[in-house]
Amino acid sequence: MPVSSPWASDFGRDLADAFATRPRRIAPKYFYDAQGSRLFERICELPEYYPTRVERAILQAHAGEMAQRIGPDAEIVEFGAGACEKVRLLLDRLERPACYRPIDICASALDTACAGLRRDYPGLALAPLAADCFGDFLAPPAHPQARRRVGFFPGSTLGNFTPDEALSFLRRACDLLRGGGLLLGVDLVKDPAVLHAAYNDSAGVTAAFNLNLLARANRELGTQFDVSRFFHHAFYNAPLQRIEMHLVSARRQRLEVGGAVHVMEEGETLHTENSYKYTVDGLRALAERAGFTPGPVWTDPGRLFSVHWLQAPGLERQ
Ligand code: AVI
Repeated sequence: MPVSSPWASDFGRDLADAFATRPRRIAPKYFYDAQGSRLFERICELPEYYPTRVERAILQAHAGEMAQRIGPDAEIVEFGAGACEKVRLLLDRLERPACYRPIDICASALDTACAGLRRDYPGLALAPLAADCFGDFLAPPAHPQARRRVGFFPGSTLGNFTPDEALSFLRRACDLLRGGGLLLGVDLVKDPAVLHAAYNDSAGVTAAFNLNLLARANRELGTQFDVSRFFHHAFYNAPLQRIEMHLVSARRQRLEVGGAVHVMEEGETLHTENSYKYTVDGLRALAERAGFTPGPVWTDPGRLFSVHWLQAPGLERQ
């Protein structure tokens, strides 16, 4: 395959692999092209999608205590920063933040977010990085004025990793954040009806977000998926403590993907996302295995969502 072919891209290779293997599945990071990022921003405003609203309320209520934990002159590294909205609640309370380093796979989302931050926080050093912070990205050296590096990972994106991936991400984060810590937002196990509603919203935005994966393939890879021949399916898998999202084939269809022809029977699926839910104790145990010392946990009165302070070991243990 010529290197210039779109099928030589990560998305092209992974989509071709997804259709060639069973079960068919692809990483949720491919949701986030410009259109997918816009749809995700709309999901965050849906009445049924409580995580964003509840986490924001927790941050609002406890930002002062969180800022104290973080301390003065910190470099804040945000993993999967997107619109960089929630960090403002921290920035407003932090003492002399040395630098804000948002990392996100979507360069256009970062550009827009940083333009707004430059306007609203004119004295703040910004060091955006367009990279897959869950892959093998090269961590840049800390800002010269930073006393410590603190990670910010809100939104329960950790839940989109398998438990093994979550553990290895936390291990790498623990290493990167030595001498500092991680402020981590994680969605909690709860009544499955609440979870079901959050991933099957009545306005159909989550369905559009899921289906955009196929539309993106049509735009970027030249596939000819007929999006109307698929539907969105999301359900809570209680034994595995996760929401699963799938694209279901509405009928038997022949699909050309990466030069190969595949048949998808009616009802067969492409598994597009897992969203794991944690208990507070389960998350703390995972963080400990990764090398962190779990600290305070902030939750909402309904215990829908949690924000954890995880202390990374000191530099002396490097
Ligand atoms: C980004 N991530 C934490 C969201 C979630 O809830 O797992 C993505 C999402 N998928 C459907 N709705 C939102």
